[in-house]
Amino acid sequence: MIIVKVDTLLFRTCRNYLIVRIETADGLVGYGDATLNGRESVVKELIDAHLSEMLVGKDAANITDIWQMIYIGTYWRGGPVTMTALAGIDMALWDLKGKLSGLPLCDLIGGRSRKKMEVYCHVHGTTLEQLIENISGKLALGFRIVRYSFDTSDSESNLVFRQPHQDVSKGHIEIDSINTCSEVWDSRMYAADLIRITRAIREEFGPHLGLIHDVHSRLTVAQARQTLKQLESLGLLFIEDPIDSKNLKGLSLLSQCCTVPIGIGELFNTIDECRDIIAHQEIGFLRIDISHFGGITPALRAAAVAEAFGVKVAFHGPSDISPLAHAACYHIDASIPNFGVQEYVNFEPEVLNVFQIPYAYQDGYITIDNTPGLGVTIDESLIDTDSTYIKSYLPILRDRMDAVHNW
Ligand code: KDG
Ligand code: MG
Repeated sequence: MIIVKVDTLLFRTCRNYLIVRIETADGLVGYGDATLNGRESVVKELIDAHLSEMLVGKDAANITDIWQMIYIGTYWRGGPVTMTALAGIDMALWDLKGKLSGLPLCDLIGGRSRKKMEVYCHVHGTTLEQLIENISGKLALGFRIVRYSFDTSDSESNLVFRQPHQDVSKGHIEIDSINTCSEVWDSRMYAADLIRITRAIREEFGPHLGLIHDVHSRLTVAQARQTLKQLESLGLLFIEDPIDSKNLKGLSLLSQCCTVPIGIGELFNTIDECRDIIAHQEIGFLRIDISHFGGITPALRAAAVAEAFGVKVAFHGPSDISPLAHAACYHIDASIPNFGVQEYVNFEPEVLNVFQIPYAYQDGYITIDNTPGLGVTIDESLIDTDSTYIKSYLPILRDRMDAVHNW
């Protein structure tokens, strides 16, 4: 399986994607996801200008050696750009290994520990009434766990504080000009609303609905301690990123004073960043993103570390990574003993024409079939790499005094 060619495909189908394509002398092709929201062209440049030439001539079967060569061997390790580039390459190598052996990824990494994986969906409401209606809609589709978000309105100043959510990702998360991407934020009003709305959801739907809320790092430790204390009796499955996820000492304080399980990880790029919080059992769910954490190889290692300390895995699965990365998550979810729950998005039909997926959703669960490798067939004839990419930005939050706020 000697590597003869490494390409990057940067294109837009509903949103931007960056896919790594590795070809071997035997004519096999493996694909990996290297999409980093708003930074796609920088990841592409790193792969094209530096990493691809390190791969040509190597045996694609030696995934660990190639991974170590890029991670340790090139000295400049860590960070979202480097680890996303490495993730794209790593996934493509696992895809190749599966295609060569005729086995799906989950079989290469130990086989199936479960028949299906429970998933949660995003649900948003601009008002409480709309949120309740939308949750009912998700329950009708079979979901038993939802990640709810809401807008907080301040009628006095006529302002609306919006949380990131994916059902409207094209309008909210991905914005086509840096000049239009500022939003206003008030953490005090949001925290009060979070308590009010969570209580109302619980009252409406009873004790069995699985509830997840993503604070997205927008509270200080003091605010989070106060807010989580009041959420304790409401039985959340977990609260995500309650504070700045790089503030590990703050996380430790929070986990000691509040009983709400914490999920964290989408901003971590290496095991160094989460080793201690796992070993100290300060989190309930590890939420690393396979595409931003260096790929399948380190995700498996991190999952094993988490397993040793009783921490469950709930991989980050937003709409801004491709169905290829979602397939990688499902394969690992199917195999590891400490799977918790998986974030799920329903991709648009245009996206699923390009990425033909090996997994299916039914009644709150995902099953994945036995197609070799990651199992995703990519229809390259539908990809237009020349003209479709549009540079995009994440929104920048500002508080009422116009100072930049954590997003
Ligand atoms: O690009 C940023 C998104 O991936 C993020 O906002 C999604 O927080 C997120 C989540 O938990 O899905
Ligand atoms: Mg999140």
